[in-house]
Amino acid sequence: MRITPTFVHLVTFLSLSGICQAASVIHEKRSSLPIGWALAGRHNSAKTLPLRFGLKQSNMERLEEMLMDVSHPDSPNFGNHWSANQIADVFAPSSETVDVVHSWLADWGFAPSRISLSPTKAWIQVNATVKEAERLLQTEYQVYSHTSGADHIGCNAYHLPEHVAPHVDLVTPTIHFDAVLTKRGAPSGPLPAKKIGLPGVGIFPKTTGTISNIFDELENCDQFITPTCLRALYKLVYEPLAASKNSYAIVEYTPQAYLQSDLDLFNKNFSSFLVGKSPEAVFIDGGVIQTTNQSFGYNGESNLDLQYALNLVNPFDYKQPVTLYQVGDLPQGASFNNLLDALDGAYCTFEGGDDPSQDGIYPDTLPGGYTGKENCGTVKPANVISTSYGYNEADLSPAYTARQCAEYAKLGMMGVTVVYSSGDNGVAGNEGLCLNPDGSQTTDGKIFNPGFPSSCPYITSVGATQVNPGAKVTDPEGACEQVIYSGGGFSNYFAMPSYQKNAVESYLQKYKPTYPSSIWNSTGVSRAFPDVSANGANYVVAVDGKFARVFGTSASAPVVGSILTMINDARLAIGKKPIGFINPTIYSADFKLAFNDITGGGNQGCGTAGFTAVPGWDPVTGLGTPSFPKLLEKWLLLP
Ligand SMILES: *[C@@H]1O[C@H](CO)[C@@H](O)[C@H](O)[C@H]1NC(C)=O
Ligand SMILES: *[C@@H]1O[C@H](CO)[C@@H](O)[C@H](O)[C@H]1NC(C)=O
Ligand SMILES: *[C@@H]1O[C@H](CO)[C@@H](O)[C@H](O)[C@H]1NC(C)=O
Ligand SMILES: CC(=O)N[C@H]1CO[C@H](CO)[C@@H](O)[C@@H]1O
Repeated sequence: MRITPTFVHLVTFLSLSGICQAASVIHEKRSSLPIGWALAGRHNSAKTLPLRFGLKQSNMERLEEMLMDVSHPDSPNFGNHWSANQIADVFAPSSETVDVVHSWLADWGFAPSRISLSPTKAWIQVNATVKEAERLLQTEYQVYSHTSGADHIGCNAYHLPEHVAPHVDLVTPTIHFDAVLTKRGAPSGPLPAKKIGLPGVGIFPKTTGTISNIFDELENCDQFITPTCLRALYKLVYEPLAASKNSYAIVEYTPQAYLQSDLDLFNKNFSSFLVGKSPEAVFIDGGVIQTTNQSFGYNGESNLDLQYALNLVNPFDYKQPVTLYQVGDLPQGASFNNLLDALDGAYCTFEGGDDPSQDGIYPDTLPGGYTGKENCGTVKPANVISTSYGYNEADLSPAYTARQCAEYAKLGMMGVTVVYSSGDNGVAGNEGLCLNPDGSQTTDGKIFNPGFPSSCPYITSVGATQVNPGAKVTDPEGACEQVIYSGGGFSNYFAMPSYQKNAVESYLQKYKPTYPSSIWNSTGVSRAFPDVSANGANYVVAVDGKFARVFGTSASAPVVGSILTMINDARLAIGKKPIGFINPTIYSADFKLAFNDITGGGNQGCGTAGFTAVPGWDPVTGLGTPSFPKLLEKWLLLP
């Protein structure tokens, strides 16, 4: 390796003066390895690394303020949503940011010809030797091995100079496990990592088996939830008037798939005018509605979401189409960033934020993979987007979640309502995993494990309730305590947004849980979830030719999405804007009585009883379940 004189000079100067240590800050670090990975040894220092610096977007410090400006009911700009182009312009990295990172690299001896800026100015890249990178970032590059045989190059922590750090989101490859995985001895290409659509991964609905006799009567809603029960519970009596202007999308991740025969079976029973009707599929990154593998694990989620969404927004005849975003090809699958890339070209061209251990990387080089280009800004976002998938916050790095969370805020600025299910394991994470003091997740962990994106303050998180056993449909519901427990709690990554301050502080004052602060985030300054809830127990769903009884916040999210879609319809019908990001509105004093407060039940997990549903907001059922007529009245009064 040839070291330029500048480089030698600088290193000598810095190490002599000690400035190097003093002026640097740890930019990112990880305390434990993701499941399945082990340290294999130091990386060969002569190898080359494609170092990429993700530049800070401009105006991110004003993101919340800008979102509130168009979303807070008291704001004069309520409903004045932004266009996609305006969003791209306001958040593009500034030339100062580009200059600072560029000159820092030049000072370290990287010749201008070695430094390149991406066309969107979102990334700066240099090919550095491991030795160069280790000095630049004050780190050590290691090789990690995965049980699948894949290798990964990365580090546990890295530094940036104090004056550079504010201009950089993240550097890759570093702690992110985001280098393209290659299988030893196999042609290089991305490995199908643990993508969110695989059966058993993340949030997935549970079933207690098939049912032969369904009693679709209001007296039986404690045992069989059908569209009839949900309409009664939330007083959802509304006929769409502005369907052609409105839109509602359900997101599914391949290989999850709906079966038309199941939709028809369901509709034959509950809404014969919908027999033969399908969701309007939009395929993202080679999305496929596969029919090869059929089981509850492959069809339960999509069938549940689509059967209920289609029914709830089409009470009397078929007017309101439901869009299906089917994301990811068969070999690789996909995750939330793939969807966001398709919805926002500016996010997508912020290249490299996708992480092969979580997101699909397209074009896909695996056999049978989608060889087209990644969908990038090709899909116009629907007014309401409901997703019943989710991670544990701890599955992902703070930088990754922060970048994605900001994108939900941008969708909110564009007037899109983003709804996510809150998880099915109470205060534990998906698969019943709880945190350990070192940050790892195990089923015998003791520390509450919040979910993501529910912990992102810019989405609406939906928990689960139930018609209590033996109770009538007109009785107050309780927190879901059958088969699943409503995900809820306090983020370890995200600060508390202003809109929920009063509600959460009031909860913490009156009902502060007595658990030691070592097992939950009791600081009172972190984002609390869920925001709202809806029934999540005993759903009658047609799956693989039979009716099954299904449980989960997976059911709750599309129900809330459907109700919000009907509110958008009523607003669009009188020339108003869609409701967009709803949290500042629903937490406002004026909306307090528009929810059915849930005051019974809890969300056990991590060897505890979890939190308890109490009067007012709580970390089990949020503000409560929607009362459609009250919400409609309130939202029609807003500009
Ligand atoms: C880095 O190396 C890769 C692969 O050799 C090459 O395609 C790319 O253009 C290089 N980038 C820069 C900035 O030199
Ligand atoms: C279907 O199941 C088989 C056997 O379990 C598995 O090898 C294959 O990957 C599955 N296909 C999809 C689309 O998940
Ligand atoms: C609790 O949450 C806050 C805000 O999100 C965060 O700064 C803090 O690190 C969290 N505490 C723990 C122990 O994770
Ligand atoms: C009204 C109706 O079609 N009900 C049917 C729904 O499905 C169950 C189970 O297949 C039948 O028993 C009902 O007759």
